[in-house]
Amino acid sequence: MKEMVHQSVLEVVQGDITQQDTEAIGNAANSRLAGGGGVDGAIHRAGGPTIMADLRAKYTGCPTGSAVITGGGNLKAKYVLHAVGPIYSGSPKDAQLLSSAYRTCLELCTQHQISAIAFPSISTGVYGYPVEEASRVALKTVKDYLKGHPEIKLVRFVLFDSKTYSVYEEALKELTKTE
Ligand code: AR6
Repeated sequence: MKEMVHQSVLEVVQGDITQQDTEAIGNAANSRLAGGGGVDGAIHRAGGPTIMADLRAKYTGCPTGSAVITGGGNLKAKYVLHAVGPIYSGSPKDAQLLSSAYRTCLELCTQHQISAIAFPSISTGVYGYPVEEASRVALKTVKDYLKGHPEIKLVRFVLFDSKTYSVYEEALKELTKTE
């Protein structure tokens, strides 16, 4: 499913983030930037050891709600944006932190002249964020950013399983209806 947000494309697909040919992909990292399971593990496996070497050389960590950039190693993507989403707690701060994790990635795209990025569903695996809530925060944050930033031409959400995909698809439809 895809829609235009001003001059940009916002897309929701089912698939594997490690296979995307967008200039950048997002990663759901932890604040120690230590690697792990889930999408983080998959990205480091597919991209090879240079991604971790790049992280170690440039950063000692990353606060929750922020993101850092590395090269993409063996991935098709030239860059990986390692975003740290919140561990879900049920407080209103969760949404602020999740939104700022996505927003920081988009700001890094603007700074590095990256015009296309694919995101996984940050925080909705091990970090326990309910997909319904997280999808609304993610899509709203991206839509709001795209409205003021035509330099970003494509944002694609790549959802690993069909259930998560359906929730994002529904959230995008709802968001479009209510705007
Ligand atoms: N492509 C796209 N999405 C994927 C892929 C893939 N190849 N693999 C998994 N997902 P999670 P979090 C989905 O747990 O909740 C790590 O250990 C997955 O189905 O990867 O932010 C980090 O190091 C789910 O929908 O990230 C952190 O410690 C989504 O990606 C912690 O987990 C996010 O699930 C971060 O937890």
